[in-house]
Amino acid sequence: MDKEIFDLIALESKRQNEGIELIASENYASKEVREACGSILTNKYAEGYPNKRYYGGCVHVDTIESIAIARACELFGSKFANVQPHSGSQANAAAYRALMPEGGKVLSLVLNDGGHLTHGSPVSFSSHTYDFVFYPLKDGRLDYADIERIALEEKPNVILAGYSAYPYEIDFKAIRAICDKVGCKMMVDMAHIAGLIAGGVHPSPVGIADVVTSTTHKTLRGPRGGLILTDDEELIKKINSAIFPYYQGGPLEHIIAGKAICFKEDLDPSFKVYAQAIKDNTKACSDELASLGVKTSGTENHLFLVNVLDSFGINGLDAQKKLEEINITTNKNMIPNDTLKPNKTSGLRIGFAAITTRGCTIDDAKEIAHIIYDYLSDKASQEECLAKVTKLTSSWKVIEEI
Ligand code: DSN
Repeated sequence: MDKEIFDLIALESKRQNEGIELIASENYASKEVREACGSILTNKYAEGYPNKRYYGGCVHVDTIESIAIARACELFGSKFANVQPHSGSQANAAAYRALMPEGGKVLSLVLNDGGHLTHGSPVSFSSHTYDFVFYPLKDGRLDYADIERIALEEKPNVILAGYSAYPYEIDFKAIRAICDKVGCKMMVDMAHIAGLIAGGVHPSPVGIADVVTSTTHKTLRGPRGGLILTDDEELIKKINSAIFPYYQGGPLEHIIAGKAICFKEDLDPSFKVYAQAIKDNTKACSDELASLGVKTSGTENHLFLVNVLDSFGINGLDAQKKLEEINITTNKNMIPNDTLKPNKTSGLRIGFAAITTRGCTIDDAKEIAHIIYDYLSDKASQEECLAKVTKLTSSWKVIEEI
């Protein structure tokens, strides 16, 4: 046994169990999902798609992948799905390739306002392969009239919606109307809110957008990986060949099995209760912080942004580091019109998908607001805050038992 690595896994388990995980893109996969991902399926090569493989011996992985596709379609009400993307980034790369030629123009959100690296960042393949232009937020919110104005001027091939740090509901029908007016395609990256959509507490882009991409490990609570959905038979052919053989080789059938299990879990009525609880906890924490005078964005989903610079006089990086001293994990994040650089930021992104899985209640979420407020404003000691964090985390589910 490789003691060095297994000791580190044990330490990471301790960190996850003893900490309050508020990173908005993280969650805890179930024991069954993790067992599938660590199973002997990792041994199998299966380049291609079910019943059209480049290898023999695919009889069982064919069935597993077909089940994963069928469940993804059922969960989101989609006609077609590709469950092979290794991540959301590969899913986005394949979606772009299916939707437009190289050099095509994409209109997406200003990155510092909450977009993702693959939505046109200069350090991502996306801006090198395609021509990205951007729409800004107005007072922290999407301004659909402004998006329409920019779209009519820029005439993009694709308008992209779906973000990494946007705390409000997205009106997908409004964006579809703009796409129809401009005569362009619509793509949605629903990675952050996929679980809220599956749980019926956020409107769905499926059936509205031409292509929808996602990850499976955020609010959806599955294994780390990607997913692409479309209702268009021509587009799914292009998506499939963009994933394999263009961007990827052998699919990770152990992860695809984990995705299939996750989709089944998400189809269970209990997932709707979970999705609503995420929203309730997030709002309870944000409202409590606001009542203490903290500048928060407010929330209509699983996350909110705190302006820590104005509220506590420290930047996002320092706030993130300080909270880590009391076992609270968050991430620094740009806020709209941020005056600081991305490596410092004025903001902190806070999300409740992970700890809601462990059993965090509305009262716990309010208490977390007080712990954060007391520690960032130096009203309580590290020892006092750590004791409160330990009391909370030890009242929740152990992550290995989820
Ligand atoms: N890195 C993810 C996030 O934290 O939002 C997006 O892929």
